[in-house]
Amino acid sequence: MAAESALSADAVAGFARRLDEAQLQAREIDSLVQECSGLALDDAYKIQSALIARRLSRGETIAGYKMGLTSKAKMEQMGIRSPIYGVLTDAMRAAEELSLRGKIHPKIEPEIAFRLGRELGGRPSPEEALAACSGAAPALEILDSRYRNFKFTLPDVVADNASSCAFAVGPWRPVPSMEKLGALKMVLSEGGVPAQVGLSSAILGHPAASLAELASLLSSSGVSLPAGCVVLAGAATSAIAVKPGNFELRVDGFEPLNLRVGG
Ligand code: OOG
Ligand code: MG
Repeated sequence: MAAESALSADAVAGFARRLDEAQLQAREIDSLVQECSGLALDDAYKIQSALIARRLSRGETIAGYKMGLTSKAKMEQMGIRSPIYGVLTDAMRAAEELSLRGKIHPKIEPEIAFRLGRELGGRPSPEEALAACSGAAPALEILDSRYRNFKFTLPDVVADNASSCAFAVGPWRPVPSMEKLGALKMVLSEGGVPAQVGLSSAILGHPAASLAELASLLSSSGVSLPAGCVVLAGAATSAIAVKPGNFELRVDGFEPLNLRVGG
């Protein structure tokens, strides 16, 4: 699958435009790999960067990063066995309410978020990564693949910024110990009824391992995580379709996170 030849700058820009317009127009598109069967992972991350550059040129700012496909449940749900990352912008941040207007086929999933208290670069251990954090919080990620029927290959989903759409985080609290953070029960409820139940250990063995993995992946491109940025460590369970209603995430030791979803 990996291609020898890199994509031209024009091709990277063209694919980024296609994905960006699909999101802006809430329209599904065909998989890029269907057209470009040898799309390499490096080129897919280049498309992702070009896609983010388009959002930044419209005035959005980078809020942080997300890890994806870090749990077995997600890997099995999407049929891809390799963790990936994407970029979160301030425009994706949902406070208490989120509108489904302009979304294609959104899903919601339970996560743990970190806030960096200082810059984190290089290839840290999970303990070192956690020591760089100034807070942790329950988080809900809303995904919305730009691909038809939410179906994609690894390079496709990387190019599409890891299906990022929106995220809600909080309330923040001081970072729990490694031991506690690695064994938290996470319950996502819809309309007061539990819909997904998972454990923080499902996230790459430990959410801090996911944060450390993100730092390592970024360091290969010479990027470090800046102080203040938010990191979503990845979903602990598979994602569920999101419809208008009230969603709540309860994580042991944290205040619950509530999100009202409107049509
Ligand atoms: C890809 C993004 C996966 C996670 O937390 O595992 C992800 C997808 O499932 O569309 O965000
Ligand atoms: Mg996610």
